[in-house]
Amino acid sequence: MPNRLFSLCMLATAGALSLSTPAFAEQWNLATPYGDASFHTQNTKAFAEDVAAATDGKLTINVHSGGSLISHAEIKPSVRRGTVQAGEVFLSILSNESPIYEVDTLPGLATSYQDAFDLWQASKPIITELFAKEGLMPLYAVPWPAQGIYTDFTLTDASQFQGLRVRAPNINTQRFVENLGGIPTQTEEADIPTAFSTGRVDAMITSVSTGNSMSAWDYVSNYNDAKLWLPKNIVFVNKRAFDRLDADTRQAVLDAAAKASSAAG
Ligand code: PCA
Repeated sequence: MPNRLFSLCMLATAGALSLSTPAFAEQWNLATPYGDASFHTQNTKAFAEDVAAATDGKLTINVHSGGSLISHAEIKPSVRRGTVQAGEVFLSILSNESPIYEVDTLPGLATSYQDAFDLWQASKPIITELFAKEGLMPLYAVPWPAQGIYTDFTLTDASQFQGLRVRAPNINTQRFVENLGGIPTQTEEADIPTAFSTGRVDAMITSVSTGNSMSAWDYVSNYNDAKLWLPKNIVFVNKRAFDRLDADTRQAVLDAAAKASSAAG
């Protein structure tokens, strides 16, 4: 995308210019697909502010929101390559790499914040090990509120999914829709308004959090609080970039991450 390319060029230029800043001041870029209205992005920005405050500006993390720098699918490969130092993704979009990444989108398995937290504690060691093999380190994971179903009619029966075109954010949600006879469409959060206004979808599965930030009521009239699952976002860093920090700065990042992990939407 041309403006992404432009941003990456600006990043390269900024990197070159930063040679003139004191050697001890480190700048990281963190890419997220979610927009500024999302509580996840607000939490990630608060995390960055906490790190800057705790390190007295020794480490500055620039949060690039709304997929402005890197598209969702490219964020993890970009952090792995070190093009950016950190990233945030919807964990379950990684399910083509390993089924463990979609464990938090299994219907009915964890439908409260406490269950979602317990499930994260159980799956974290496996995910941390898989990330480590790619030179990545998870910093924190935060669940979205429970997923429900937005429609333009009152949803009372599963048979109403027959032929319904439903926006879905990951493979498991698509499977869920298909199993009910609906037609799933993979759509990024930022593309929800366009998907509705161009008539590509009739309904969507997401949380009230995304429903609110994407002005769902402009397109649909009903919300079924089905509490299907609480999927998570994961924030992670390139391990080499982390290891380059001094011990105090590393600790400041870990402390801020621990604080960020308790956010709720
Ligand atoms: N919002 C994001 C992921 C899950 C959620 O609640 C979305 O719908 O894309």
